Amino acid sequence: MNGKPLKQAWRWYGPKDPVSLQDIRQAGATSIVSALHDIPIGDVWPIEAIRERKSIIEAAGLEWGVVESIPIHDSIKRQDGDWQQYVATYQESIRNLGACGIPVVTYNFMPVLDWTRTDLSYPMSDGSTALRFEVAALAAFDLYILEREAATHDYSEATLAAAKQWINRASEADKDRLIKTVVAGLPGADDGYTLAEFRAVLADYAEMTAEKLRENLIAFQGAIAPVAEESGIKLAIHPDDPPFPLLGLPRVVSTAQDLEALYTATPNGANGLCFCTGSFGVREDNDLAAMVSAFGDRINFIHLRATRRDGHGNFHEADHLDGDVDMYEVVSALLEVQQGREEAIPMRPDHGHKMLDDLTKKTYPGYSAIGRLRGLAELRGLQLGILRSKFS
Ligand code: DNO
Repeated sequence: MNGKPLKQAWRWYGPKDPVSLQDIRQAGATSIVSALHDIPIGDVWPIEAIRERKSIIEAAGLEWGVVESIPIHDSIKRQDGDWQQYVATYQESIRNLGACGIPVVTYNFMPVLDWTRTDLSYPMSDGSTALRFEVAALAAFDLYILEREAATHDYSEATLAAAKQWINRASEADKDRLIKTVVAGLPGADDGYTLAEFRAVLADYAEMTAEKLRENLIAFQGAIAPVAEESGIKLAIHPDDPPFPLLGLPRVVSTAQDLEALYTATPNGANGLCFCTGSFGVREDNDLAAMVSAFGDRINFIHLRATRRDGHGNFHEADHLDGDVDMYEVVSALLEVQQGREEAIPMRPDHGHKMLDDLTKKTYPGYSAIGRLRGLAELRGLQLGILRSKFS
């Protein structure tokens, strides 16, 4: 008998996504990862809207397997203003999703910004393009565009010099592009900001420490995990991307120690993890296969993607099997976890290069059709090989 495979899923941004449900079926995925992006952050997701999205997905012969994401209002992250009210609406959305039979809900707890890159079309030698994070560009943004007061203390001498060089060489168009890339919001991220709004929201976090943010996250998880459990929902917190503090904002879901603190505080079985290899994998000190083994019973959703570090703090998104992440080891460890589960754990190919026809199309950065199709196909083959050789 063959071993049990992971479930092949695919992120779909809804009816406006240029990649259609039919395209997704042709890519070989069977399960959809989606969210109601039009609902303002902090509002309840109504049952009717959830049902409508579900029926569109099912009419295409697919299932809605994962919500990614219900964004968390910044008041909850800071525990100020109407935060308790926002926790109550979050609980309500979870109940509604449970009533509609959606099994997994993803979220993240990064203050202000969701995932961050500085370049959305970094050229690869084969002519495809990738997403990249360059420390000097981020520091240039922080020091010379945002002009954040404390910024000079946050970077090494070498980065300060590189940032100066970056800004001196940059054209107005380069600067505009950088602003847009950092603050205007990447897809699936919370709404974007203008520069002025961004400064204001950063100021609201001026007193925030990692300890306080962790406490606030623990309070939030303590409030939603029991509701999720009652509603038949598994939660999946997404790690910080990239997994270190940015622009003076702390981040507390970056390492195994971070995860340990969360699961010790809220052991409830619904309090789970989205294991994102692309996010955790940016840190050399994260041993991904060991993390899978340590937190296996928490893994409710998986993002598979590989980044390539350049040794200077920068990284780009490599082909799925070709980055610093040892995908063979990680997928082997994930399949080990899967063998002990009844239900298939959903995994999706996270991001992909723009390649072939993607290059002439407008797609969400990272969410091209063909680049992800390549990723999924490679991962599917890897999974088959591992299942046959190790688990049959
Ligand atoms: C980026 C995504 C993230 C993720 C959220 C989860 O491509 O992985 O935007 O959806 O952080 O809340």
